[in-house]
Amino acid sequence: MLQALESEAAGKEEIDAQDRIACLGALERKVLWLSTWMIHNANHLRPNRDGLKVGGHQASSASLATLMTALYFDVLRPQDRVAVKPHASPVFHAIQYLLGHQNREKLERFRAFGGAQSYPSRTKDGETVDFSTGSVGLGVGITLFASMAQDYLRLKGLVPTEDPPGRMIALAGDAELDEGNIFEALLEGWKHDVRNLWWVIDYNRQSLDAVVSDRLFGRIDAMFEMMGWRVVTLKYGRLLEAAFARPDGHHLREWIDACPNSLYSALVYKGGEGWREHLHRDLNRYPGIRAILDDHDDKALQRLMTNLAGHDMESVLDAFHGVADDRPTCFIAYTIKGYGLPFAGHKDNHAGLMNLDQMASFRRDMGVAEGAEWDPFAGLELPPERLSNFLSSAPLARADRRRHDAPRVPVPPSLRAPRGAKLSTQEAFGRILGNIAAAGGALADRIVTTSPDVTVSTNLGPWVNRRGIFDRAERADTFREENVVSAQRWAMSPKGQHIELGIAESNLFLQLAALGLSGPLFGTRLLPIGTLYDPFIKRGLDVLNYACYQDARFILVATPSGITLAPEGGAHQSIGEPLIGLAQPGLVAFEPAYADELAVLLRWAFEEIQREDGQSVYFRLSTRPIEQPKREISPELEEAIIAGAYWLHEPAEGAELAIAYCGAVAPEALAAHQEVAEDIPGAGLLTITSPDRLHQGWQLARSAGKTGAAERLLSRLCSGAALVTVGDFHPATLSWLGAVVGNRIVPIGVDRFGQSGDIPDLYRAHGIDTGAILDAAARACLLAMR
Ligand SMILES: Cc1ncc(C[n+]2csc(CCOP(=O)(O)OP(=O)(O)O)c2C)c(N)n1
Ligand SMILES: [Mg+2]
Repeated sequence: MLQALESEAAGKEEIDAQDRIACLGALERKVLWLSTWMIHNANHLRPNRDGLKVGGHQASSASLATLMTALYFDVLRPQDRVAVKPHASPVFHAIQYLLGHQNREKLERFRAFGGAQSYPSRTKDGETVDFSTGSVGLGVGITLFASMAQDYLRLKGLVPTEDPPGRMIALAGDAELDEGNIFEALLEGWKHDVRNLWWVIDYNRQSLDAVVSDRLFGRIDAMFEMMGWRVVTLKYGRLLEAAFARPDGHHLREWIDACPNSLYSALVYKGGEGWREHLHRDLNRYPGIRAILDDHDDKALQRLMTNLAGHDMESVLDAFHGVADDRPTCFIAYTIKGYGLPFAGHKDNHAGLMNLDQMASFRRDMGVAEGAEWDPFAGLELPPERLSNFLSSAPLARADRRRHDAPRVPVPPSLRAPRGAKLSTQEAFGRILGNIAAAGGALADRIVTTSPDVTVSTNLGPWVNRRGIFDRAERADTFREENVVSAQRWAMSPKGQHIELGIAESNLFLQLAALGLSGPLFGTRLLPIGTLYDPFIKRGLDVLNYACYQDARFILVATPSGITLAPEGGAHQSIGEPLIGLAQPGLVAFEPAYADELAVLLRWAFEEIQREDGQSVYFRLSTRPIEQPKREISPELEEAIIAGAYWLHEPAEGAELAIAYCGAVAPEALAAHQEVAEDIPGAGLLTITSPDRLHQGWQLARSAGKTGAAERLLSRLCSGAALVTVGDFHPATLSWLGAVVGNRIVPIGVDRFGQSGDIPDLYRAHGIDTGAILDAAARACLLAMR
C-alpha cells in the first residue's frame, strides 16, 4: 500500500515536473517574442521624429531568454535581488509584463519618453528593478557588495533572520568580465567571505565588436575557483548529450569542444547546411556520425548543434536548483547570441535589428496573428488558463511589494561641534564622528563607515576605535593582545561598524551604493559614510555616477584635498573635483571651512540622505588647521550654511567690492579682506560652504521665478560691484557667480598640477595667497569702474 502511494506520489511529481517544463518552454517562446517585438515596434512601427535609430538589443536579449525565464518564473524567491545584464532589458520588461508587474503601454513605449527604459532602471522602471544597470561590470559588482550589506544587517539582527537570506544574483554578459571592477570586487569578496551570491554568465562568446578569445574561459573558471567560488558550467543541452551517447558520439563532442568560437558562431549563423558540410568533412570516417547526420535534416541538425545548455530549460533548472548552500556560485552558461533569431551567431549582431521580412517570418513561426502581438499567450500550444495559473503560482508573482519602505533613523537636532583654537575640517570630522560613537543611540547604531585602506589617514580612527571593524567572524587585534602600543584598535567582529576595504575606489563606491540601498533592498536603513582622498574620486567616478543614478544614499568624505595637502605633492592634489560636485546629479557637495559649519552640515546630511527626494552628500575636507571663529550658530546662520553661503563680514549697503572664498583658503581671504577694508570700508567677505548648493539654488529659483541665496546675498552690493572668488580648486567652480546679478568678477583658483611644498609657497605659486587675492580685487575694481 505504502509503496503504491509512494510511486503514485513520484508519478505526480514527475507529471508536475513535466508540466513545469512545458509551461516554462512555452513562456520562454513568449518572452523571446515579446522582447523581439518590443524592439521591432520601437524601431519600425512607432513614428520617428528625429531620424535617430532607436535600437534595442534583439540578439543580446535572445541570448538570455531561457535563463531569465527559468529564474523569474521558477527559481527566484521574493527575497532574492537581481542585477540584469543591461542589454537584456527587453527580456526583463517582457517577463515583468507576463508577471503582471509591467503594463503594455510601457512596452509599446520601450525607449520612448516615459516608457520602459533601454537598460533596467531602479528610478524610472520602478519597484521591479533591484539594481540599475547600464555601465557594464557595475551591475555584476554591486551584487557582491549587496551580499555584504545583507550579511552586515543579518549578523547584527537589523533585519528579521527567520527567513532565509536572499541570493544576490547578477546576469552578466561574458564580455563584462573584461571590466577590471569585476576582479577588484572578486578579491574583496574573497576577503570578506561573501555568501549567497550567484553570477550567471551568459557565455555567448561574443562581445559588441567581436567573438571573444577561445583561450579566455579556461582562465576564468580557474580564477573563480581560486577565489573560493563554485563554478557550474552549463555546456551541452539534452539533445547534444543524447547524441554524444550514441555510437561514435564522443567524436562529435570532441569536435565541438575543439571548434574555435568564431567557427562555431559562423556555423550557427549559416545553419544546418554549414554544419553538415563541416561535420562531413571532418568526421565522415565514423559510421556513428554518419548515422547522426542521416537522422537529422538541416533544420533538425541546426537544432541539435545549437542545443547548448543555456538554451535547454531542463539543464538550466537542474543547474539552478542543484545549488542549495550559500557558497558563491558562478554559472557559466553556454548560449548563442541571437538564439532563435535569423542573425544568431553573426558576429555583427549586437546592434542588429530584424528587418520587416525577417519579422514576418518570425511571427509565422511564433504563430502570432496580426493584432495579437501583445497578447500574453497568443500562438502558444498550451491553454492560456494553464499558463496563467502557472504564472500566478511563481514565487515572484505571489510576493508582496518588492521594495521596502524602511522607517527613518531619527537625527538629533544638533551635533556638538568640536572646540579648539585651530582645527582642520578633517580633524573636526573625526571628532564629530567620535562624539556620535561615544554618545550612542539610533544614529550611532545605523552609521556604517567604509574606506579603501585610508581609514586612519582620513581620520575615521576615533569612530573605528569605538565602533570596531566588521567581519563575519571574531578576529582579535593581535597588536593589542601582544601589548604593542597603537592608537588604532583593529579588532574585528560581526558587531563592528566599519567595513575596511582594500585600495580600490571602485569597490568603495559599489559598497556605498549597496549600503545606501539597504532600506529599499532589505527593509532597514543604514547611514553609510565612505572616506577617500579627494583626487581618487576620479578613479571611481563612473561607479560614483552609477551609485547616484540609482539613487543610493550615502555620505562621501573626501580628504585631504586640493594643493592644501601641500607636502603630499602634485600626484595627490585634486583640482576639478568641486566641479564634479557641482555637476553630478544625485550628489550635493560641500566644502566648509570651519568645524562648526561641518557640524551643522553633517547633521543636515544625515537627514538629507533619508529624505524621499534627497541626495547623497559629498564633503571636501582639508587637513589644514585654521583659526576657528568664536560664535554661536544662530538658526539663520545654520540655514545659510546649508544654503551654501553667508556674509562673514556683512558688506555695507551698496558696497563696491566683495571677496568670496570657499574652504581652506579662509585665512588668506580674511587677511586680504582686512587689508582691502582699509581702502574700501564697506567691502564684504562671503563664506561659501557649497558652490553646488548656491548654484542649484540659483537655477531652481530662476525656474520658479524666485530669488535664490546667491542673488539675495550679492544684491547687497552695488550694481556691477567688483567680486573676487577664491578657493583651492579650479576657478570655474565659482566663476558663474558673476552671472547671478552681473558682478565684475575675477575668479582665482588652481588650474595646473602642483608639487610638494608648504602652503605659503604653494599658494603663492598658484596665485591664491593673500597678495594674489588683493591683486584680483584691484583688477575687479578696475573692471567695475570701466
Ligand atoms: C562601461 C561600458 N562600456 C561600454 C559599453 C557599451 N557596450 C554595451 S554592451 C557591450 C558588449 C557586451 O558584450 P557582452 O557582455 O558579452 O554581452 P552580450 O551582448 O554578448 O550578451 C558594450 C561594449 C557599456 N555599456 N558600458
Ligand atoms: Mg557576450
